[in-house]
Amino acid sequence: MKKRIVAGMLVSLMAASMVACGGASDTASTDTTSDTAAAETTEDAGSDDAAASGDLITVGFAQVGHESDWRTASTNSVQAAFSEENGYDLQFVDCDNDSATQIEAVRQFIQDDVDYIVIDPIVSTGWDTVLTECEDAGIPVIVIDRTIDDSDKYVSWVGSEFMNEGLAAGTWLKDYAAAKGISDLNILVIEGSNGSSAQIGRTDGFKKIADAEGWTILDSQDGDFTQDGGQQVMESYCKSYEGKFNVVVCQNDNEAFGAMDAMKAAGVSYGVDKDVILISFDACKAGLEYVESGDINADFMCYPLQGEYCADIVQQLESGATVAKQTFMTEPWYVAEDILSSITYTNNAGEEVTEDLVVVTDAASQASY
Ligand code: GYE
Repeated sequence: MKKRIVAGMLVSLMAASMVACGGASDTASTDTTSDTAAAETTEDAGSDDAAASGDLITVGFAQVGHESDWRTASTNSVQAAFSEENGYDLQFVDCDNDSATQIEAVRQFIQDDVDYIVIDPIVSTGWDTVLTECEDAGIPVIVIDRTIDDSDKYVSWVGSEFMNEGLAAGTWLKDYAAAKGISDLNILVIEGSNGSSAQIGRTDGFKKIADAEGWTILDSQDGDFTQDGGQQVMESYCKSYEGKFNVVVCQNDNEAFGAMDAMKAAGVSYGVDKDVILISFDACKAGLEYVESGDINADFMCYPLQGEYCADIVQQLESGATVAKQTFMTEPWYVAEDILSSITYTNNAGEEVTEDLVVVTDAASQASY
């Protein structure tokens, strides 16, 4: 038996990770999980027995894949938080963006009788059966990043409000176009992997503003959150919509990198005061460097360093505490130009919010993930 060294040893790094770029919203935790879930799962995790025998806590993590810079940062964050040094034995599965592989990975974790299962769901539906199996096996499930929308059989979720990211992007575009005197917006969207909650939220949030403003969304296609996907979709857009578009929205930075290559090859200029206004999401380091150079006009951060939050939830469950059902990351919005200081919009919770826009500096891009 390996020595179990967890209780009380894991120092939460939340505060540290929040400083640079993003972090958890202090007011974010909304409803809490039922006591039964917390109580049962803690007991089922066998923490007392395991602690007595000095075991590591076993955690199975079914990760989406390796499609983007965001994903690499997420994987590194979870692996660092659930290190052996911190008292964990992490089983990591890269599901290569395949839902069937992900469900299989979860079933394998059940077979292996891990103490906790962490899932970043590739798609938002199709989960109830396997989550019921986890529940029947007494294994608590923690969901990170993307949401599960057709089952509540998980203990806690940590991630971003993707709808707000889309609403913020749309609102920024409205105010930016007004400030620049651009009245006619013809938009092409390169979506993230279809069926993921990140794609659904960003698409719906942006579309809500587009519909209200009467903008033309010429096309909206799946670029699978990859650089290759973004490039391919943009190559086809450049042919089909030659001379007809002046805004490109990429639902993550890697798609934007591919889209920039495709536009360059087609002789379309993008960025500050160019043919095309380029909008992106994630705000990874390379993405923010492009904002700094004026190639991307605005980049809406999605904060991937959720490993410590997740480990913190495990620690709370180990100590028998009731955990928050939802924890939202707080995320800054980055822009290339100093012409708008903030945006105001009604968020997905129905609250009118005013949020600052951060002009990217070298320090900001280098501080990102
Ligand atoms: O935006 C993208 C990644 O689920 C929020 O997935 C995540 C998204 C992120 O591939 O880069």
